Amino acid sequence: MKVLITGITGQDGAYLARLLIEKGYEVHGTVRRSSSVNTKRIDDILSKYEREGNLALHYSDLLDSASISSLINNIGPDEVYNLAAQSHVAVSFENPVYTTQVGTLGSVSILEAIRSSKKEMKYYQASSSEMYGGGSSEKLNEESKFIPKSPYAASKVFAHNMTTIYRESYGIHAVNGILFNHESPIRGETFVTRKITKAVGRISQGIQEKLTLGNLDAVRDWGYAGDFVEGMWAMMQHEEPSDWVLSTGKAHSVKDFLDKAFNIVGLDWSKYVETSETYYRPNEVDYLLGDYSKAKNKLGWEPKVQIDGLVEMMVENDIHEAKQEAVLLKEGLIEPTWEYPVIK
Ligand code: NAP
Ligand code: F7E
Repeated sequence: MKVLITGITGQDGAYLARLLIEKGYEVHGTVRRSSSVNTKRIDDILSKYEREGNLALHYSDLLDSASISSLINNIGPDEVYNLAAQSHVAVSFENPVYTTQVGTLGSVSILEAIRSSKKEMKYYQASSSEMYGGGSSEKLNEESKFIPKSPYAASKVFAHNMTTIYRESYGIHAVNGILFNHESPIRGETFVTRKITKAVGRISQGIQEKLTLGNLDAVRDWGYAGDFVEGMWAMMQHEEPSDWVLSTGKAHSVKDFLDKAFNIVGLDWSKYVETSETYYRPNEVDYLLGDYSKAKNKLGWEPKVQIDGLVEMMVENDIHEAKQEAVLLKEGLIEPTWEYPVIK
């Protein structure tokens, strides 16, 4: 079985590639050319599996529809997972056109390439809980209404709808995974969970003094990326292509996350955390809580890692990284940065 993963260099791409290699797939992934190499999350599996022919990377960008269709024709994958996106909600307000282009044109380019291919291929669209807009504390499921509140969320609604349209119009096995927030030790460092655990690691090692955040009252349903990629694969194997919610069914605020993370190193977060308008969004999604009953009943999927295990795993990793950074600082090999990361 061959698979093509767009966005293999991202958090989910890295977890999914590992899972599918373990399952015996020949994994192909797309990478964007950049001035510095950005395959950090998959370097270990690359060095192990590229030579054996189980993992191959190809330059592509979702905005380059020609590269997408030639990859699909040349590789002939059995399954395509479209994980690539400008996935940062706050950044989507600053780069709305680009975020929309990637989120919308990318999915249609892939769906069109699949439609015109002679080979049957399954398609996975990375839909998001952001599409709901989070205006109330109700548990959201596959039937809940989408009220997008950001360019990111609106682009995801478009791709979600196109996936359904291609499923219904052409009988393509096209699946929407509506995933609630999922995190890990390789989560991007500008998402709130990782920004917090990175700060906890660095503060505990004396190389960071404070942490500046935005809305501390926002509530999310945070799960573990390793569990969620198993759910993605399970959806694709189900005989009927459909929409599926993956979540943990538990809601926590940013403050709760701070409490849990700082408690691990015995510190009181309120002594270190400041808030700044910089990190507030023009339109906020206040509350997101998911109901994963359909995935549980029909796929047998359940999250194994709960919030405490997740926070612990992330903090442990970031203490380890901070210790390595502290050694380099002591040896004068890098310059101190008192707050991290410095960019939104
Ligand atoms: P991520 O870490 O931000 O990774 C995004 C990936 O997309 C990276 O590989 C990135 O490449 C690639 N990419 C960005 N723009 C691209 C373009 N124009 N052409 C080709 N590739 C491009 O995101 P993630 O957390 O793994 O999430 C995976 C997918 O699930 C995304 O579509 C995201 O919107 C969606 N999602 C995520 C969550 C979550 O909580 N993590 C929840 C629901 C849905 P570079 O490495 O070069 O930047
Ligand atoms: O924000 C608040 C912020 O950026 C979570 C993406 O993977 O999940 C992710 O989107 C909450 C928001 O994730 C800071 O205002 C406070 O209410 O970690 P986040 P997100 O926006 O929920 C969904 C499901 C996706 O699909 C997306 O791709 O935390 N918050 N202070 C902050 N957020 C950030 N980033 N930085 C802060 O300083």
